[in-house]
Amino acid sequence: MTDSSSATWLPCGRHRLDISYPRVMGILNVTPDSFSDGGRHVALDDALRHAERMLAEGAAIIDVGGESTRPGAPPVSTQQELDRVAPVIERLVCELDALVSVDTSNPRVIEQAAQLGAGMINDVRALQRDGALEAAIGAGLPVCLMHMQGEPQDMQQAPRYDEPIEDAVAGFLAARVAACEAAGLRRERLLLDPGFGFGKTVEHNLRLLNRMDRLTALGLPLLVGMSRKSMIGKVLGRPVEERLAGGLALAAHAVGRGARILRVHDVGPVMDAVNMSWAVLREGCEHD
Ligand code: 9MG
Repeated sequence: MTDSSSATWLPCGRHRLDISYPRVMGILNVTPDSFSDGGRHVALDDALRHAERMLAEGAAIIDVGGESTRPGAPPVSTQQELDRVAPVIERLVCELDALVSVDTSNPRVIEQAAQLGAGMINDVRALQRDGALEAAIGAGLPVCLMHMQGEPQDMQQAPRYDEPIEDAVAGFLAARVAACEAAGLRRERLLLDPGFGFGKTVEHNLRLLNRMDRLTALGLPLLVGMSRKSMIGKVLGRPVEERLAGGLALAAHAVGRGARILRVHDVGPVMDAVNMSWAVLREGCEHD
């Protein structure tokens, strides 16, 4: 896909991830209530088989989450979250040698996941919970800082912003990067995510996607997640099980706007969309 001389490596524990070209992160929700695949991967063996398939289809990372962040989702206890994610992370690392990202905001889950061999932290609350920043520093892993307005329980109740959405998101992420650096978390370890669907209307999401240059200007790799989200449902009038084509269009668009990691459910088809979009971009670069 690229020649190794132009590689940009992100150190992720036992793994190194080349993000000089767009990579796909497969979603493995181990919650009984996740919005689009809830309940299907709760059983450990099922979860492992699903992850194995996503890796075979080209996923570079498996994102394991034990607390649903869908709109309206209730919080879970630390023990519940650990009981859900720890055995899955352990087996993904030991049996599949997978690069695992842990989708959590909980400092104890961050610590335990790192001990079990996870290689990345994906925090939709951008390390704002008490102790999360310290836990991430201790883990020594890259962290994805995401923008969210509100909390999952209420974030979609008439979200509004007093400034253009891209300024609000860029301002928040820049402040979180500064807070992380001030606490001792190295900038090279950070990724940024606009948080599509997290306290945003469909108009906010579409504008944010068009204005991703505001976020790439912050100089850190961008991760995006739009897979099967309601922005697709609202634009196309599709239920969650019919959002693949819309998601592929968004994935291709996000690559064109600078995204380097795409968090998705449908790894195989998204790989094709991403690779096609990247081929077009690279051809364009040759003529610059
Ligand atoms: C956990 N989760 C659900 N949606 C997400 C998104 O868009 N980005 C990230 N980083 N995590 C997400």
